[in-house]
Amino acid sequence: MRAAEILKMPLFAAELATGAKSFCDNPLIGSRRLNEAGLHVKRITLAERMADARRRRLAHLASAEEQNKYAQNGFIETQNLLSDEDLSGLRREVETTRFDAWDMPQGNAVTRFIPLPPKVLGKLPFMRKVVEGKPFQNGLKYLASSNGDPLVYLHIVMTNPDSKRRADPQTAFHSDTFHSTAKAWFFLYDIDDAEGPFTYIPGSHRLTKERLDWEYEQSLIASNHKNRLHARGSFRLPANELARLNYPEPTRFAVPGNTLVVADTHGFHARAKSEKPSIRVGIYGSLRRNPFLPWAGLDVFNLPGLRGKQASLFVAQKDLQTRIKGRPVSHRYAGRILATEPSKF
Ligand SMILES: O=C(O)CCC(=O)C(=O)O
Repeated sequence: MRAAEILKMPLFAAELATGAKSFCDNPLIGSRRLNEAGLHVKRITLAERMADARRRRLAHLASAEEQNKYAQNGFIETQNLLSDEDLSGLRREVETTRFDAWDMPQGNAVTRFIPLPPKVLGKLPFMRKVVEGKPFQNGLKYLASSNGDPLVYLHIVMTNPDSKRRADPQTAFHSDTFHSTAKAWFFLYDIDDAEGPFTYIPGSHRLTKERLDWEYEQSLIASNHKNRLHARGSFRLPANELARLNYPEPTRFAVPGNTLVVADTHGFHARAKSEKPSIRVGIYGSLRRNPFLPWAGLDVFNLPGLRGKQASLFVAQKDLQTRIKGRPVSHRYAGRILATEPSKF
């Protein structure tokens, strides 16, 4: 172990009580000896128990039917969310507004993130209605088991399977992290099955004996895993291991426009491989907090002045990193553009 790592040991130890997940960056989380003694399995089991307890306190945010759907599948799908008038108003806003946008190229896909802080939503009443509406907000909160303020973007996924670039890493089944965490997509337009729909393995948000055995095995090897994202704690599930975990066929969300999908992305999910160039337009939310908090509320991002601004703060931090490093980091400023303008990256 290097001297710098020894000095940082108190920090690494404190991280065990947080959502820190990287097996290659934290030598305690990645320690084979500690994981043989059950560290990872204990963290993941305790995180599930705490999330269940917080979620019970947030039961008022979901109907009995939604709670059952979540418990069974790990996601809630709502078709025909908006009236025809609200849907066409929203599409008009998206198609005619110029937004500050950040592009994240990953293999042969570019994901465009457009933050939607109060300043932007103030001019877009139809979009604001979706973002502030109960199905979007409450779905994220119930699934994430947190009454926190979600990160919200207008989210454009542009794929080009014909390009010479490597595969998009989101197309491998993965669990975002070791505990419940929620993502939502409100799809504005129909999604064709050949255009890389969001895909989810129903029931994979829960710990089973098979899943815990698999997690234990991964925890012993993850710190040196050749897949960097796996080593950082976002475990990849090879297709040939689905049967071993007793998982059913994945659900592909090739859905009509006007559909909201909220998913617990601790469960295994992927962006299906796109068979043709495609553009997917969605309003996206994400909510993740420290899995070991006993309470569901008390989120600093709910404070006046901060509410709704996490996405803007996130991209500002990416811009700062780009300036400090002198080279672009993951998210690159794409200019003030129309949402579906081709990416220059
Ligand atoms: O865009 C998608 O369909 C899925 C993206 C994904 O896998 C993720 O956000 O973790």
